[in-house]
Amino acid sequence: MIRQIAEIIQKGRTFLVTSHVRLDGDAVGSELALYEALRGQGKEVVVYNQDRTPQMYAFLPDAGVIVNRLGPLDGFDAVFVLDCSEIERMGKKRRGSPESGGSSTSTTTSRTTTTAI
Ligand SMILES: [Mn+2]
Repeated sequence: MIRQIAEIIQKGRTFLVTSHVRLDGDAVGSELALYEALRGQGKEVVVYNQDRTPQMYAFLPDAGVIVNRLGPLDGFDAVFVLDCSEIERMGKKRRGSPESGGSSTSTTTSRTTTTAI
């Protein structure tokens, strides 16, 4: 699994990083750590959360990059869903949700690979 993830990162250029609704410290912290690691490898990274970042985590480095609006998912090479053991906790962008606008973070397509960690 680790080898596959490393290969996805190596081959990909643009990544989406997200987590669960009702954000907590491990969600925001792990997102920003992965953001920094991917950026360090020259990757393009969008960190998206359905919910706004709680003020208590605003001090975290790069917390300002987190967005709460997201367009189509087709442009990402891979999606990382961190700290989220149940798909229902992903919020409105999860598979089958009418609010997802036809996109899904849970489907592997020719361009987008989702890895839940
Ligand atoms: Mn959590």
